[in-house]
Amino acid sequence: MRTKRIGVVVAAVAAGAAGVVVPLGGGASAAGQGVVAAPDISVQAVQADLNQLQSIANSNGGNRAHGRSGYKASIDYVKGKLDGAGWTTTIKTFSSQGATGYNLIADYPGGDANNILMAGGHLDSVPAGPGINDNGTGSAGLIEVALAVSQAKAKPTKHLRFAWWGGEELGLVGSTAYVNSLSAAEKSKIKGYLNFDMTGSPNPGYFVYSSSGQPTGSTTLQKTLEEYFVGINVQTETVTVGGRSDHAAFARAGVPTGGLFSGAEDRKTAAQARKWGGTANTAFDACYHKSCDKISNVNVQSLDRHTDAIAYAIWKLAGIA
Ligand code: DPN
Ligand code: ZN
Repeated sequence: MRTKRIGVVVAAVAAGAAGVVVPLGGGASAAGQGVVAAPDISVQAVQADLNQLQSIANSNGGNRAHGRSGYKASIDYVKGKLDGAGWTTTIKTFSSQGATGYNLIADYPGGDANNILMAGGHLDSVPAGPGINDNGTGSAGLIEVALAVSQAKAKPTKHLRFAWWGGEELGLVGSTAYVNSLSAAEKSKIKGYLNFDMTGSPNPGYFVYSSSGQPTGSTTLQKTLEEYFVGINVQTETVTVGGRSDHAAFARAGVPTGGLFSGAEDRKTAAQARKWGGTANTAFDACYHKSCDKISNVNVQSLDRHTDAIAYAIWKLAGIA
């Protein structure tokens, strides 16, 4: 969704800070106390999902937008990957601008039903293009993290629920419809919502949603995401996303929120280029909401790091031992 420009605040996340939890690669044993052994998610698997979303757009008029055939095909693709992989999926419909919209909700069986951790991102593109960075990247990362949870036969303490939202580009329509469909009791069981909208920007930044920049911004969620990047020696900045993505629907319902973002139409500053590489005075994503937001519009290193950060946060926050 495009509205106000975002405000970027520099956070002092010192690399190598004391007491930091260091992420381990797949197969490493969690010998040390407090060490979380989240797996290393294969970026090739995430890229394979993006290739599928690109080919869905190619065979459906070049986009995956609300009300268009490419959107429903995207939902069916994600559902197909999770069904039979240990997740319970439900398609929830809503109506907007005279067309049916679809959210995909996926529950991982088990965990405390009164203590739910949610993670999500929007699956719809704008009509102008295939929406591979916005938001194939967050969507594909969530698919592969969900599959990693079931492959690990994880037994999280919390109940895990992932969501792929429709109608975000029309104004957070799908996520808002979902939140509004919940009773007060159901809303209060959701103890946190993590949002992943744009994680592979071609000139990437590493932004963590600011806990103070959102009515229900959570310091726990912010710090957990930051911890991952400290562990890989990548500096982050906090960002105030405001009402520009689906976490806002959860914030309005009082649910603690957090998330990651690699940047959209704003330009990378010289200082940001020094710390992250890339090109100063150029947009983080020059193809934002354009027809060129296709496979070639993804920075694979950013996609890889952000996806591993999702896994790290899910493992740690859901209590996967
Ligand atoms: N909400 C994004 C879009 O779908 O257009 C853009 C965005 C994502 C902006 C995250 C800020 C933060
Ligand atoms: Zn988006």
